[in-house]
Amino acid sequence: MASIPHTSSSSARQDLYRRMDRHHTAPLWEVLHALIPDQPATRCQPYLWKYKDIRPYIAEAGKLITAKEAIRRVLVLENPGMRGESCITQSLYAGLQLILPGEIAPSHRHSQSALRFIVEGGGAYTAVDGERTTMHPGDFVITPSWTFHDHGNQGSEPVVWMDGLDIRIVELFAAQFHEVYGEEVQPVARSEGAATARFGNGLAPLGALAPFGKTSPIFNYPYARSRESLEQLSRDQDPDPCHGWKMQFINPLTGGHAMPSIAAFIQLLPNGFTSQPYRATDGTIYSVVEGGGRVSIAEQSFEFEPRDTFVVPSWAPLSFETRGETVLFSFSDRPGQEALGLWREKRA
Ligand code: GTQ
Repeated sequence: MASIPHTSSSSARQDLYRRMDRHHTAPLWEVLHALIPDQPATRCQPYLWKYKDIRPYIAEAGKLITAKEAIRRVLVLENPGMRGESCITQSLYAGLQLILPGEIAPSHRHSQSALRFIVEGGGAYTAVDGERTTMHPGDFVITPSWTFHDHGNQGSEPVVWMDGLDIRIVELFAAQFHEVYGEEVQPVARSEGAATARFGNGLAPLGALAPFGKTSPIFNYPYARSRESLEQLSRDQDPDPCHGWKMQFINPLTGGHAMPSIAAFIQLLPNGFTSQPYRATDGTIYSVVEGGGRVSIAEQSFEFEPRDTFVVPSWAPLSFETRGETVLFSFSDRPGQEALGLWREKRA
């Protein structure tokens, strides 16, 4: 059989595609490689937000709109590769939320889970399901899925925290729900510290059911305690060549990640440390707590100092050079990847 000339075959294909298209069908062979790439492909780019560059915008927003009017007064950290999509990685959202003295961010609940990592100022509270917790810099605070939460600042200084939410994950499954409480503030049902007393001291009330389902019953992990754990760990063992001393926030009822969709970590790197390159499939957001230095992410590198935020895309090689003893908070979508058997890591 004579072979079909390339041009006619190509125009015959285009003609077929046009007719297929009208019936909402498409040829896999034109997109197969993009659909099933050889290794992680993402529009997420490495980036670092310098706190001193964006802090003035936060302050200005504080003058132009109240927390009440905004509902949540937040500067969204938009990944440069995904502008306009309100995400910092393909799966996660991050923003910097400001609450001024005397303000209230009204009560609502949603199926998206949220974490707060306190970046500046202290004395604001968040209330979760009838219990308030006062937040201080470095505290890791959780708002479990579908729990009413409002924030307030009864202190004397502006408070800024980083929000991390699983907005894209919940959107992927089209499982979004949202409800307003109806009143600005939900009533307080328990005294401050109740959750920690019940679940945070290596104890649990007899017969207690998990109050927040798959999420940790503890919703404030104070920095003073995280820092103490890192300090003691660093006295008793050598740093990991990639991570220094790194710990994960856990749900005391399961020993697993504190949140079902987001993993959170705190790590200490010694002064003058050069880490070995490391990559993992969970794109990760870092907030700098103490110290400083240089971080290399794929082909790029950035100087970092306290309160800066940076993002490491999936599978991008990551390494640190520190100047000063350095503490980093980080969070990623690792729990979902682990549940699906997808998570991978590689040391150099
Ligand atoms: O504090 O409830 O940054 O609902 C984005 C959505 C914070 C919050 C955000 C939210 C919140």
